[in-house]
Amino acid sequence: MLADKDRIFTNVYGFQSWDLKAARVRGDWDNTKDLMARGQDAIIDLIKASGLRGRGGAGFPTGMKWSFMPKEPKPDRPSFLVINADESEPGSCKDREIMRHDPHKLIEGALIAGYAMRARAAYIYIRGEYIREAEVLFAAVAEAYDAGLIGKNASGSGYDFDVFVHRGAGAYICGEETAMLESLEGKKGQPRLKPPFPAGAGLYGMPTTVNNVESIAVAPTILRRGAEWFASFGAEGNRGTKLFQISGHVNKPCVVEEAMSIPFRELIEKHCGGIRGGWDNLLAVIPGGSSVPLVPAAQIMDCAMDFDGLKAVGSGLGTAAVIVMDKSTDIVRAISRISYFYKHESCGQCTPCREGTGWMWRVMERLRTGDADVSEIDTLQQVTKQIEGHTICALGDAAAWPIQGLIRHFRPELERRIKERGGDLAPMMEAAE
Ligand code: L3W
Ligand code: SF4
Repeated sequence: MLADKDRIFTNVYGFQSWDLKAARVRGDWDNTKDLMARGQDAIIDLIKASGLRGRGGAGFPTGMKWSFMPKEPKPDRPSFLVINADESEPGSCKDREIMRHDPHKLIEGALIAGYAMRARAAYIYIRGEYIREAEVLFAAVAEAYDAGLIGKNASGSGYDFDVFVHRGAGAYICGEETAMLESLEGKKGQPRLKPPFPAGAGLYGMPTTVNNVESIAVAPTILRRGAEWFASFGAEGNRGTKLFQISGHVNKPCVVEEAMSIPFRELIEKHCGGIRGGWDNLLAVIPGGSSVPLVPAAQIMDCAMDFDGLKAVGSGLGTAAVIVMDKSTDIVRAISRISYFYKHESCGQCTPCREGTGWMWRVMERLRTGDADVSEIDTLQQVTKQIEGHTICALGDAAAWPIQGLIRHFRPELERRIKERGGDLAPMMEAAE
């Protein structure tokens, strides 16, 4: 179990105040100027050496992403940092805890990351429904300006850096990085085709890096404690500490910072008081937010909770939003509800996603009640394959993968419902008539 001394987010439960005075006591904004004096390339190298991978779902190496930004931005082509705080993935609630209880970690991280990548300003795009979190963030940014920590000559470093907080309006798709840029520019939040990646042409066409809240908020502590310290947690290629958000049928749902690669069973035993009704009652787990496939109980028990461990069981770490389902769960209904979510949140820009998400949800609803033919399970599987990889953004994949996981692991349950309702007999009866 991660020792208290190794936790980055020491106020994740809000036992202390979020304000600047309390944040300083926790070590934030301590000699930030000296951290910056190490130099921009040295900061990027240190983040690379720490092994930090993006905490928003894709796990792209953070230091490498920063290194894509121009080393000498031209005066008419300023660079920007955009912080993705549009936390909307079902099951995810870690960035909320950072913003409402530890906002200065994020603001200091924005300055350090922005400085390292030569950005002129950071835009924090916060989910519209996070009203109280936005209030805290606005107040914390104002505190940082008043104290000279950001703005002109930020923290006495000689570097000018602004931080803007922008509130979203409730669309999940604005969490996709290029839709977020469109939205920030005042347009409809629809993803752009990539490439070009934001580092080449991002906000207002300028070089831009989009990072998740957690990725940015851990940066100052990594600089203070060293790359080796951060890299001492987790398995090769999966380094560091991580905020896990555990919901569903555990005895004590929680958000907790743990070492990457902690086995699933240990995570749940130590922080959640076990599974409701005992371990024999576990049915399946969605380990990384609604976009990743479920994993049945037998396969997840000893699984390392990291990018590679979960990939090995056909799923992913995603945002580390761990949704635990016991045997009382109607698993078909659960996945059908997720399908509805993606249908509702599709921006409608590309045909496979716009048409496919609605089609998949309608078939899922019929499979839920058993009002289907067994052959439709294969048809549904084929349709998920037609959507996966054939859309502008990852929402199409995210809609397809949970259904693929259901069919892979719970096909007998789908067939049972159809048989009990007599659906599979329909073609034979038609033939007999
Ligand atoms: C320059 C290249 N940059 C990749 C950058 C790219 C992006 C990052 C990762 O989706 C996933 C998605 C959700 N040159 C580059 C490059 N980049 N190649 O690296 O890119 P990518 O395409 O792998 O992923 P993505 O489009 O960022 C993120 C999944 O996360 N997810 C949902 C997350 C939801 C939240 C939330 O609610 N807050 O995070 C969970 O699993 O489905 O698959 O920056 O530009 N050659
Ligand atoms: Fe929009 Fe869906 Fe296409 Fe993404 S995959 S651009 S959400 S229609």
